[in-house]
Amino acid sequence: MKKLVLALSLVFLVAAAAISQFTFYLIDNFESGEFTEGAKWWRFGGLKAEITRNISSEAKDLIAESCGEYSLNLSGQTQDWYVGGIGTELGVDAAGYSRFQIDIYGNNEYSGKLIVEFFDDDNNNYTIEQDPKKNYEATKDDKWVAEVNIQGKGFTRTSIPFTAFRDVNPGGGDDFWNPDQKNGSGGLLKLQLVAITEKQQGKVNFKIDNLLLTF
Ligand SMILES: [Ca+2]
Ligand SMILES: [Ca+2]
Ligand SMILES: [Ca+2]
Ligand SMILES: [Ca+2]
Repeated sequence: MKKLVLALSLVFLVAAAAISQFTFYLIDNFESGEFTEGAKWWRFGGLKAEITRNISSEAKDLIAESCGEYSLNLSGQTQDWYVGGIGTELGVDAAGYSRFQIDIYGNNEYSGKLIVEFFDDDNNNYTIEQDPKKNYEATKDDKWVAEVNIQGKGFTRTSIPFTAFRDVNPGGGDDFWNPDQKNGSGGLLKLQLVAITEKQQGKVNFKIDNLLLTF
């Protein structure tokens, strides 16, 4: 009997692992409790990034529960809309996914926007070529952009279908959403998040969590 139970739990474990492997790809949930610039993430502009402990005394809903113990706080100010951002290398075949999901904890005082940028490799070299003379425009690969409004206090889950992303460098790359690793392509190579203020001069201060690719 013991053996049977063990065998069945093994089957269950393997099945669960297989399902979770195919239902989402976790980019980060910050549960390591660390944000070391230059390791997994890089940072640019005036955006400050720091790991923060989620407030345990706050009323919890399912989304807040799923954010666990830590999230990433992003803050900064600007005179001209753009605050700065963070980015990470993905290097994933995203053909099996159809959406990007993120949980954002806003601020009642100042809102703003989060620009989500994806880059897919079109010249099959696992690298995103960018021109430093042209504001780091992607020259050989596609750059895809969608915007999320930062809402008020509490975690809000946003799920953006890949079809809502638009190609912002026509002629750079092949202008097709093809984040697969077929024919030597590196697939979906990079994600950047850029913070924009609600007014031209202002601040942002929000938390992000549970960044993932899903169906
Ligand atoms: Ca978390
Ligand atoms: Ca490339
Ligand atoms: Ca393009
Ligand atoms: Ca492409």
